[in-house]
Amino acid sequence: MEDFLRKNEFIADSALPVTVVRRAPQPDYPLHSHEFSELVIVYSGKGIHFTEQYEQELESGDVFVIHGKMRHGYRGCGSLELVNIMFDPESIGTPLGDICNQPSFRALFELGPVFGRKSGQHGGFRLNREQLDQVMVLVDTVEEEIREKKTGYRMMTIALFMQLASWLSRYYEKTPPKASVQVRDLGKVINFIEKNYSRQIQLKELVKLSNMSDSSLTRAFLRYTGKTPIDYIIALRVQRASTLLLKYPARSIAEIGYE
Ligand code: RM4
Ligand code: NI
Repeated sequence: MEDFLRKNEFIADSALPVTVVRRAPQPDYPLHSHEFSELVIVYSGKGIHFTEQYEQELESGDVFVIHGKMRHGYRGCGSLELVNIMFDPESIGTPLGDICNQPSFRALFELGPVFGRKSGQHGGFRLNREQLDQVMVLVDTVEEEIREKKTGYRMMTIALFMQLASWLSRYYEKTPPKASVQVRDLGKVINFIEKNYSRQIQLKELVKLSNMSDSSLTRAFLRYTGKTPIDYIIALRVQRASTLLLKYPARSIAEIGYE
């Protein structure tokens, strides 16, 4: 079986970068990767989700995000039922507004997927019954929009996807799994760095913000980003500087470097 799934086979409408598929049941499925991301919501049964680094037993209410490059699969899935929301983060094209720098959004959509790879967990969290029921009503609505194609359905689908992402971030905030309290706190620190990278940042400011000791913070950074906090800040500055240089070729390197 081809194990790299292409965008155009699954997200058929290029003007609508979100597709919802129910897997009821989700059959066992070998390791594969995709050109898109998947937001997975388990609503019934049990099964095992695995990657090359970990495997984890899934239960009803589990929510997690798989980014394209991360190879994953399912096994032992007799009764597992889930919704797989395939989306292309690059072509969603709608500003995520204030949600994208909320620690819980970051934890679920950005750090979680990476965290899972390194820690033996999927990096998501588990909804309680009531939250799951609410989320599934929203999922039904998205499916209906996509099916019925009424006026503005693309806009509606994306709007509902945003709503779903926001709800999930709120629920995550209320019930962060133990392991991901750290991911959430790390999210806070990364937001802070992104806002303040152009000035001097002291490690102790970050430590204070993170609720961790400085060695745990450094370890967490290494684990999730592959860099120490200081290296992370330096890399971010270099990256921002090169973006500026490309954008404003007339400005001098010294000027941008200083900035
Ligand atoms: C599978 C499973 C995978 C997904 C493919 C398209 O049944 O849900 O994660 O990538 O479908
Ligand atoms: Ni997949």
